[in-house]
Amino acid sequence: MKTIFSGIQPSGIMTLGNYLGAMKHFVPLQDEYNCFYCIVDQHAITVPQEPAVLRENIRRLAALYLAVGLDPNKMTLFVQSEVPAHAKLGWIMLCTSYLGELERMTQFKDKSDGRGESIPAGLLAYPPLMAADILLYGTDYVPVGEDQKQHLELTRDLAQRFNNRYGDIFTIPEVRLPEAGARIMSLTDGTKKMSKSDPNQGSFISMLDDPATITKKIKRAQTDSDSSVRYDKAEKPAVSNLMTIYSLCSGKSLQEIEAMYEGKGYGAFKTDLAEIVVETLRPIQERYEQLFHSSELDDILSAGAKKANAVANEMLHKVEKAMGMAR
Ligand code: ATP
Ligand code: LTN
Repeated sequence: MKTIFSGIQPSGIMTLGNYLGAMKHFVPLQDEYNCFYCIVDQHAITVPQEPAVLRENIRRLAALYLAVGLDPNKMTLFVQSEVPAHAKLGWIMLCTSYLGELERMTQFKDKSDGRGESIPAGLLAYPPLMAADILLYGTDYVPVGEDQKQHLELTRDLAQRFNNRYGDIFTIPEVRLPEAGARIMSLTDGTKKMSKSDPNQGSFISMLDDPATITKKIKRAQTDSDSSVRYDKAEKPAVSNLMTIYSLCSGKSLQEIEAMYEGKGYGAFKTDLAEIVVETLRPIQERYEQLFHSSELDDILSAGAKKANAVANEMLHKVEKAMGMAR
């Protein structure tokens, strides 16, 4: 059976972008692959986090993973910091990296922009840690959104570089992008990706937003200068983004949506879109509420960490031995 690995940061509350671009696709994969899904808290601390908030976000994310339909009997769910091999291999992958290639990462450039002398060094070291996450499990496929493609290419380069030097240790992983929704854009700026750590709350829909908030955010979402509901990514990025969300949440094709709203303007379209998003999130939110407060959640994470530790330690040992470190 082939292996899948993916991670999400507990750096805020999951957005509709995280769901449509990543998490939604995790669910069917659990039936066909050996899946490891990780709450990457060590990635989240590359920028400062408030301890109480981080603790809550880790739990929220764990409950959401399960609420969307991931089944602890079919996949392994765990918290990155509970598996020390990640940090250890992360260091080794950092030592395998070149400064120039890390500085070229667009996520590093975006997140360090405007921070002057105070760019957290963790932002630069972030991709080697991500490579470690993936390589520890002999991962074949990594389902992620479009923004992570460059990090996956670096992961492949680092794995190859390591293998060339020390022998055939790592499996070279492949990226898996969704056909649609790989890059859901901000509601207030159709040219920027929707991000859970965006300070502007109106720019994203959180998976835990209540119906009134979702409706308000969609009503206020940016549109384009003409008033037709037409898909055109270059000319009408904002409306095209809303149409993508509509399509993914309703199962209707873009053409069907265009036909439905021909001559109707944005008002009716946005009213329906709000309802469709509310109905998509409703069952997830209901399951989430039960899980968040249950001790079952702790048991699932403990069992997940135990399983992940066993697999990861074995790979770490192989790596250290190849490098001349383990006795
Ligand atoms: P942050 O804003 O804190 O950097 P993020 O919202 O970008 O975080 P991550 O936790 O880093 O989210 O990403 C989790 C997964 O969601 C990744 O696979 C990522 O590619 C995907 N993802 C994130 N944002 C979007 C988006 N706007 N559209 C589609 N997929 C996305
Ligand atoms: N870098 C990713 C989160 C992440 C990840 C991973 C995704 C950390 N480790 C391993 C896939 C596989 C992000 O910012 N979205």
